[in-house]
Amino acid sequence: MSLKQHAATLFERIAAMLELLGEDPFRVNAHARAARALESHPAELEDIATDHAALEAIPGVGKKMAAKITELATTGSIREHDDLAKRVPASLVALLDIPGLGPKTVKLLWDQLGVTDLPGLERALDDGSFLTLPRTGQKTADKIKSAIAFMKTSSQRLSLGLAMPVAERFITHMQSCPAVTRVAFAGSLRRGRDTIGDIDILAVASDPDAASAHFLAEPSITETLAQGASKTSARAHLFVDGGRWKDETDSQIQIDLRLVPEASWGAALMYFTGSKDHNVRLRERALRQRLTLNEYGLYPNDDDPAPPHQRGVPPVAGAIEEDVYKALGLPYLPPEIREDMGELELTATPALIDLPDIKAELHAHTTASDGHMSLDQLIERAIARGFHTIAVTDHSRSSAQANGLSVERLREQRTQIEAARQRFGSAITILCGSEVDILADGSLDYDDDVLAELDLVVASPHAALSQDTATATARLLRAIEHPLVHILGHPTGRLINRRAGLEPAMPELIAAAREHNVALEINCHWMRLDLRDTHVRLAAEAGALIAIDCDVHAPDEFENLRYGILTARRGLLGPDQCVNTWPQARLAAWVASKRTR
Ligand code: DGT
Ligand code: CA
Ligand code: CA
Ligand code: ZN
Repeated sequence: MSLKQHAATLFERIAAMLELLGEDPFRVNAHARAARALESHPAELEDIATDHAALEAIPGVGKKMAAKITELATTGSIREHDDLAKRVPASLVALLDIPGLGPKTVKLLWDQLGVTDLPGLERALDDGSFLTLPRTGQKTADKIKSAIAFMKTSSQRLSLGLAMPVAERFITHMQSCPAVTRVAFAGSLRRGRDTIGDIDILAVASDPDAASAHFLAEPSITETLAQGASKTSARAHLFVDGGRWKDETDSQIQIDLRLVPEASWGAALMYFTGSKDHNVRLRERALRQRLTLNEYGLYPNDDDPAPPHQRGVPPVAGAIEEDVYKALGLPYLPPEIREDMGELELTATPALIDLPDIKAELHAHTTASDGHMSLDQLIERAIARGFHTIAVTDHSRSSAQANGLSVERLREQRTQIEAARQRFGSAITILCGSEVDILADGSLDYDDDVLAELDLVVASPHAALSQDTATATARLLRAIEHPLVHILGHPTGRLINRRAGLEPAMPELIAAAREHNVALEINCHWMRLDLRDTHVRLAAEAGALIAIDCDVHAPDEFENLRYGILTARRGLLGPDQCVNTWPQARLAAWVASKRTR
């Protein structure tokens, strides 16, 4: 982790601990402000770690904060943080991650009820003592209870975007082992599911013992779970040097390494990619063809109970996946669709959307609202990715926590975008847009005359995300039917492992989106992936337009595109149905069609 990230994390924790101790609000705010300032600061701090003048030049970082950054750089810790951590239990600070539970309530729980951890909180909710706290009621208690229940049922599985970098780190690590000739990840990760139970890695090695020992020497491994000739399992930290957030720092994931023979690579990759149900269907199909399929290969079924690979029976196929599918009379089936959802009925490999198809980003934030990039940085980044169009869509006025734009600031931004168009010329099309809040009743956060001035409108729900299905459906339908709206942004507002979000009647939304030529967004952030795979599949079948957008707030968030693409592929989406794949002129015509009524 960079010095900047490390300092931001510690400042955030110091602010939380000070607040729980009831310390001076100015001290709390100074740390919280410094944490936010560092998060949005575009440059790294390593080179200026001991240069107080340069550190203090960062807006939001004062003299004291600069000294603490230097202390962290030179000693590896901040003494104030470590002292506070002795007084405030980490399990208490962790309660702040529960949606609906703010620092004031956590402090009351601690001071008045002696609660220091999650089990204590649950007891207080169950025995009614929670209700004795000031400013709480049954409604708050129920909300927190359901948030805990949601976090508990979902937190066993890790989000795709947290598991993927770990898997890639292990792949790189295994590639550096001289005994390893092939390595790849399989399992739910290769299928691109939005959450991952464990990471499955396959390798071919000339010396299995050396490969297994090399695997276990990876520095983030915390525990060996099993070590054998063909399978080694371990647990590892998500991050080599501490995560960005508290829950990441504490989280670990299981990694299974399986060593397989070179001649079985394809069959093993299929077996361990799964899904289990897909494999069952393949084996049934093999049996009907008097063949038998296992992780070693596809063999003639000679009714001998001993496994054919042990008897030296030559396989029909096994070294590469394509050959196994072919021998089973099937087209190659991409990993993302191997879910026993009817894929064995396909007569040709489906033409699914792929990452290089994406040519535009239509949902992006700048420092004008809660983004970390200036307008020019955003545009340069989009050009560097080879995009022909970028839409600037900062938050609207109701999103106060995200520094949403007043009408006046929105118009100022338009002037800046017009100036940027002059500077960047034909390098890229810059659309002046907004991510407009869909308010609880389905009305939009700017008046129609303001929306009409914008090139592109992404309408998204951000608040009132526990509405019932009927209310949520009516609300989102109203936004889709609005003649000035192009895209329905993160339609349900779910946050994976954190918040269930709205549960609207998706078929109704899809039908309306199709009718009104509105694109439903797949938000690529791995915390959202909203629409989710099953929704995409319905939308793809119904012929509704889809937008695949990163909702970028920071430069590296363009990299989340891969997760949106995996989700789209799981929904069987072809490139032509996604507006981000269209050539510039076609996209521009669709954008303009909402302004010529
Ligand atoms: P996860 O880890 O829960 O996100 O999901 P997967 O799909 O990665 O499941 P995992 O790690 O238990 O196993 C990886 C793959 O190995 C799985 O997709 C199919 C295959 N596999 C594992 N155990 C069995 C089994 O008992 N029978 C069959 N047919 N396949 C299995
Ligand atoms: Ca797995
Ligand atoms: Ca596994
Ligand atoms: Zn956004």
